[in-house]
Amino acid sequence: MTFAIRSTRAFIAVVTLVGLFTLCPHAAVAQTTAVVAHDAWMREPMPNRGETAIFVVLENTSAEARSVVGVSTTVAEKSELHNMVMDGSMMKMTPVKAIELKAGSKTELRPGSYHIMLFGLKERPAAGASVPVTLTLDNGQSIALTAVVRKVEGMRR
Ligand SMILES: [Cu+2]
Repeated sequence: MTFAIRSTRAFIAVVTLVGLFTLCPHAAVAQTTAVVAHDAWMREPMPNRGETAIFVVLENTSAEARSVVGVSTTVAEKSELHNMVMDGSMMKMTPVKAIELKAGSKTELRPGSYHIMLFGLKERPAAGASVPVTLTLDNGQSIALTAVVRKVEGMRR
């Protein structure tokens, strides 16, 4: 099932869909979107590097396309949405204005693809630490998630 937690470890994204939840089926529901975050993690920053990246699986459970248009976190001066693109024969990362979340499907932010880039780290969270991240969607909703820091050996940016 799509909500299966793939690990018993605690890198489960805790998601709050601000202003969305209502338990009353008769309530007028202005927002029909539901974007759920799974398995959010942050690459442990390398020594002497002021940047790192965050990855997460975003599931758009609604019948409407959505996109992520902003990101913020307390641990870095600046955070940006990025993608990896081919530049000649080189993979290069580039900022993007939005990451599209197609209706009824999962979008994976992962190494070599879309990611959240952090610049100017104010803290250096080590493996196992939790980092709060807030995503902003194009409809104005916010998604709060927790990225768990993982050490990745031998990985290049
Ligand atoms: Cu990047």
